[in-house]
Amino acid sequence: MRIDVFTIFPDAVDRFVSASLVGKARRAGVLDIRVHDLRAGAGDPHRSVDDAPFGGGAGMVLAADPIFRVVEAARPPRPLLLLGPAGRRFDQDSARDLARAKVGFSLLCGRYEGVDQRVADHLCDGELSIGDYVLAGGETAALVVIEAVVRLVPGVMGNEASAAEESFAAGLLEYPQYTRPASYRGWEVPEVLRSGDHGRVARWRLAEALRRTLERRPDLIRARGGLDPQEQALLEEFSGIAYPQESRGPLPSGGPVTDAHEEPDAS
Ligand code: JCQ
Repeated sequence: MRIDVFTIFPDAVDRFVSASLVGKARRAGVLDIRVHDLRAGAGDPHRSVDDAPFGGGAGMVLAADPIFRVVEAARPPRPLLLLGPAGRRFDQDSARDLARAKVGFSLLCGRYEGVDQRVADHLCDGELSIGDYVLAGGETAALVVIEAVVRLVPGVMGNEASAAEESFAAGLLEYPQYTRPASYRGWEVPEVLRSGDHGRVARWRLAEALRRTLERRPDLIRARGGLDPQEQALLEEFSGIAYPQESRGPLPSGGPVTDAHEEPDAS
């Protein structure tokens, strides 16, 4: 898979990519990551890539021409996605979609107070946001996207077993993990994990994943259509939690209906 990144900080992006799990996949030949310096497209001796905004206002805007030049010379894999707070929200589903794209994809890191709109309109295929906050630049967002996607690509180290486990508990938070020692400062590892009963361990883990998700991310429980009867029984077996039965459908009690993560009602 090929991933092209366009940035004014190519060295920083390249260094992080090389040092991470992504770098391993790259050296193994599974990944072809190409980082391009937008300054290579500048036309003046000072290699400027930004200019004052038409209409006035503070700050500088990344100009169209250096970006068009560098992108067109690279002929990058598409989609080419602009990273910025105005983009479509990047999530695990987006990561899966990009991981399936066999040719790969490309990321353009926005900067300063913005990017000339003609870049989004006539060069990019879409816009991506990693969350509702403003960064100084899209570089860290690009690293987030790359890492989330690359770990799903077949052949990237360690992703075979984990991928199977993820589908097992799809849409749930992780169950708690422990390692040695069994007793640490008086805090004990749950007995079930040392019982050797693999069936009971598996049921406990699913129950814990359900319990934590109900408590912390009720929106995720709703998104997967609530709990089926088997899951409700599991929850009661291990945590003694009675799953709330409500007329409006599967929602946990306790947490507010409008959670911080909740989508607004489509009414
Ligand atoms: C990415 N969530 C936030 C900042 C403008 C495209 O133009 C801009 C890009 C940035 C950098 O990216 C972010 C971001 N996902 O701030 C301003």
